[in-house]
Amino acid sequence: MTIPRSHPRYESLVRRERLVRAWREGVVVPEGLIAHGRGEAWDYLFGEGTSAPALVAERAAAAHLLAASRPVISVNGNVAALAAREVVQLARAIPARIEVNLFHRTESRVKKIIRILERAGARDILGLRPNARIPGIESKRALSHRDGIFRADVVLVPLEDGDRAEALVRMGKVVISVDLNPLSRTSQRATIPIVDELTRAILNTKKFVEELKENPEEAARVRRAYRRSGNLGAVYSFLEWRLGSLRRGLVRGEKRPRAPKRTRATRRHRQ
Ligand code: PTJ
Repeated sequence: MTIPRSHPRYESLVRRERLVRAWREGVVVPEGLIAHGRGEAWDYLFGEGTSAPALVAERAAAAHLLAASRPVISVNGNVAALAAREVVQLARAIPARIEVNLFHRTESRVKKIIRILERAGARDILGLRPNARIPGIESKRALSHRDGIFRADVVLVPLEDGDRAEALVRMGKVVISVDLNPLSRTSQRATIPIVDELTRAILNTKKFVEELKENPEEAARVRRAYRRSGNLGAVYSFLEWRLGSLRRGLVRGEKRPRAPKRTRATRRHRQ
């Protein structure tokens, strides 16, 4: 199906199509489609745009990625389907390593995702031959690389599950999550939770990386100034404001349909 660019929800519909295509190709698992639907619902509530608090978190994330000695970006099926090119550009700008890490891990999926990332320009992607385990996780997500997530000091984990985000924080890492659900365990546990749509979040973070690279003092100030609880609080306030304006819009802004004018014909019909 070709979606007209003029469609008010063009970006969102394109993302949905990409996800479905990637699912048909075996890159995304069925659970990934369900996760995407949840993300879409949240994005709808947020107005399908980046909120001011999300921008603050993205700037803080950029500042931390720049200060890291071993920054790593974790990629799963949904991330590869939606934002492979953006992830590769961000990794290059920092620079950071990319590791494929899957919840529903099969060797064939890892290979497919590595191929997608290579086509987007990435090299030396980790993930195929993991040589370490993240302590405290039973699932295959524990499998990791010593040169990658296992020894990283700052990890960007888009569309993560709560268990691993928690385990990575326990290992003493700065964990940057991207999850549209501000109530998820991932958002609650990450050091810097970014509550924004993945593609927008990665593009914004890259833009901030490029800006802060030129200004290390400002980057240090941004790192000092960021407060996760204050930022998450601002996300909730933003959501409250959005719902409030939707409510007011329904009552005041949008005109209620008026009762049709009574003509002789309708009067006759009613009798
Ligand atoms: O590829 P695999 O095998 O590693 O599996 C990946 C999934 C996504 C299936 C796995 O990580 C998973 O089950 O994740 P969860 O626990 O469902 O969490 C995904 C979270 O991402 C949910 O809170 C969604 O609201 C959110 N989300 C979905 N799409 C987006 C999103 N957040 C930001 N941008 C999106 N496009």
